[in-house]
Amino acid sequence: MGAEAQPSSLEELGWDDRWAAALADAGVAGAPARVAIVYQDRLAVVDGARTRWAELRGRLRRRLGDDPAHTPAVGDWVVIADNPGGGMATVEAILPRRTCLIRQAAGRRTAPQVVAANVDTIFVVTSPNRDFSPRRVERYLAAIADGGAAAAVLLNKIDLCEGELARWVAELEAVAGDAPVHPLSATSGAGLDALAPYLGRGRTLAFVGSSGVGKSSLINHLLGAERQAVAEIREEDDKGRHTTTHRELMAIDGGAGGLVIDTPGMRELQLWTDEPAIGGTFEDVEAIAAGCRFRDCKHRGEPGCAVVAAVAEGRLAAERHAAFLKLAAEQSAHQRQRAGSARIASRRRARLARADGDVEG
Ligand SMILES: Nc1nc2c(ncn2[C@@H]2O[C@H](COP(=O)(O)OP(=O)(O)OP(=O)(O)O)[C@@H](O)[C@H]2O)c(=O)[nH]1
Ligand SMILES: [Mg+2]
Ligand SMILES: [Zn+2]
Repeated sequence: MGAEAQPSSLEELGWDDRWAAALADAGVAGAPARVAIVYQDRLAVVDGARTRWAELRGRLRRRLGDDPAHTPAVGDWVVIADNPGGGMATVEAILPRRTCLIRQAAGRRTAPQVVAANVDTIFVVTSPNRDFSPRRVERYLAAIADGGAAAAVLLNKIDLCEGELARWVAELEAVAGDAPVHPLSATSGAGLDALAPYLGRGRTLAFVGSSGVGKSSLINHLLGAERQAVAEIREEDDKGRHTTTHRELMAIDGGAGGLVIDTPGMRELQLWTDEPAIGGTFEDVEAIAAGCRFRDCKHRGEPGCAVVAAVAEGRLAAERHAAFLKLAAEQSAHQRQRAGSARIASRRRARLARADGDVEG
């Protein structure tokens, strides 16, 4: 965390009775702290008294294997032990996450990455420009639903909407499901009041969305300070620049307003979700699919497919059907990949367990 007023208690960092119970269940000696930054193998952790660096204990690292979904992420609660030798403090355990946002890491590797942990509400930020994509917003919302956090969509830069605001909002509302859509502008200040109900002591918010949509600008507004660097000038197409370079947990009003996680704009958010996530965001399609003749109907024109019939009859938008099929195809591809990497990881863990006699594996 930075130099402004800092949380002075665990409660201001989000600690509560349920976390205390989780700590007791963990049965590990040490003090709780929250992860503010992950930098290579080190973590900056905060506990209301100070910020310090810690590293994963070797034994814990081995037991967790190399699955990034199980290594600490910004927002995690961890158990920290001082190093009597004077070296860096060690992370003894990660408390089970209440929510997390997982994404497929950029590139072709299949290792998932935890974007943020224990976030209450995740804001999916978008802006009215050539990159505008309700489909991308829809994917973010599906991934967020899978990780258990609440979501809201922020249409930023409405000062650039030129009288077409209702159209942009309607396009987002068509894919947002239960998530509210808030039109606002970090520059003009319009609509920013809509964020107030999400703030509060112990609450954690995160901002995700493409580079240049104005995540850091909105966060600076919440922090009441030019805390996060914002792109000075931005080309019209919003491409080619990434201003925020790492994820970080920051306190609003010294913790009285809660905590906020800024993230660098992501080029892609590939999904890493299980089947049920589709249900949350495509409830309309799912409801229609309940009428398909075959339980395992793929909705690609099989006999008795109620979804294809609904599209033909104009009761379901063709794009909505296409988005559903695309998401389903991606999910099954990832499931195949994941089954493959799980086999490799379990072989590796078995090898390590044999190597150091750690039967906990
Ligand atoms: N017109 C207008 N410009 C805005 C608004 N909010 C942010 N901007 C501008 O948009 C540009 C990008 O803003 P950032 O806050 O850096 O965007 P970001 O989402 O944090 O981008 P990354 O850190 O690269 O992911 C900057 O030049 C901002 O000044 C707004 O409401 N209206
Ligand atoms: Mg930024
Ligand atoms: Zn069907």
